Amino acid sequence: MSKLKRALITGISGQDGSYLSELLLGKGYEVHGIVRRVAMEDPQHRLSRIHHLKDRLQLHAASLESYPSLMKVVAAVCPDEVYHLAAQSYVSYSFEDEFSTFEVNVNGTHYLLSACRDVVPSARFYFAGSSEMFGSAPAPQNESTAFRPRSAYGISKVAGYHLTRNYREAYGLHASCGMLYNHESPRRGMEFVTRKISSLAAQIKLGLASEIRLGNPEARRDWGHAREYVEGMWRMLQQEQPDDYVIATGETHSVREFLECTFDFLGLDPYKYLVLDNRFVRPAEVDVLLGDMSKAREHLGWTPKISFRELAREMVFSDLDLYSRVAVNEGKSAAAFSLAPMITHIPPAAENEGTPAAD
Ligand code: NDP
Ligand code: GDR
Repeated sequence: MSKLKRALITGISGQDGSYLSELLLGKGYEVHGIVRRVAMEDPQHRLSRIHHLKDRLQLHAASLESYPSLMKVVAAVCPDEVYHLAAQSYVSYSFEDEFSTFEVNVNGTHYLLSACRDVVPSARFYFAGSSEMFGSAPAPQNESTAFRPRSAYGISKVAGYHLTRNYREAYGLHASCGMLYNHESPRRGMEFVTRKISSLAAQIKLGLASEIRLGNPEARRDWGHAREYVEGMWRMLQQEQPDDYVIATGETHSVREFLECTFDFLGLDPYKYLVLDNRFVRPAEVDVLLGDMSKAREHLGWTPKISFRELAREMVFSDLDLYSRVAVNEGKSAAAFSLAPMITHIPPAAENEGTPAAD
């Protein structure tokens, strides 16, 4: 009988980590995850996305800032496949704290690659690269497009990509980099624009919020569904040879389109509630991202099936359900809606006061 495959996932508590865990468990893998020690101490909040899987996962506390702690977990688990998803993943925040973004995203990746080389050199390694590596490069972008990142986050992912490639070429690791475009779901963090929009649309519908503040509504992204994108990660590690792949839908839509589509599902006019707020505008924006995923289609047999509208629909109705339940349980108190995703990391300045949006 063939032995169970063993996977180790960093960032298992995040959006992608939760979907990837479900995928791998469904394929019969033994799934291990690295989480921060604080998450072990507060699982109800910090591990909520994988709560439903808790009895089927084996979690290990380690720090991405510490090579020895990562090395110990890698040695204890002895994984066949390593999915390195953990990162400071919020682009906006990387403008505020470039240093911690590099510490986690660059050094953390380096430590993990190094531990794999030292302890399990035959394990297959996935690095979560990003379309942000392409930044201002002309669309559509593919694996041959030159990187032009526009944020510390994007630069950190370019560095992770080169580290991954170098470990493949120098030490023979089966190490691949997925250059994934934005992928969303009802599990998306509240700070990202799609979830911010879907959750505020739901709250406005229920009378729990009265406005939505956005930065640049004209930014265009190639948005897919996270559940489908983790399948692309897995397929990369099933290839005989390691390689790098773009995973995208091949369609681009503006933030404004996502807003209109989402509000429309609830019968709302978004322009009655939209306030443009400079606090959410980035010092350097990536205007258009559009991926050409021909290589993934041809080599991995991967294609996305969930459309932009279906994604928006699933997110907004999931949030409507969530906030309806919160309202019933907590009696519409302001505290009940502390989830409201008005997060900004840029201190408000006088000239940044919100202005009503034009139609
Ligand atoms: P999330 O933000 O949902 O999850 C990030 C994960 O990384 C969380 O589990 C988080 O743990 C963990 N993490 C963050 N900082 C640290 C740290 N210092 N030490 C240990 N763990 C840490 O991201 P996604 O699931 O959306 O994305 C997964 C990966 O894919 C990331 O690397 C992201 O940059 C990349 N990516 C994502 C895309 C997307 O559209 N979703 C597109 C392209 C790339 P905790 O919960 O404790 O904070
Ligand atoms: P992104 O996602 O930066 O592409 O990174 P995000 O949803 O944060 O922004 C997408 C676009 O929307 C514009 N925008 C706003 N964004 C936020 N968060 N809040 C706002 O109020 C707002 N208004 C307009 C942004 O300027 C941007 O153009 C995501 C992350 O998952 C990364 O980890 C990943 O690598 C990339 O996707 C691909």
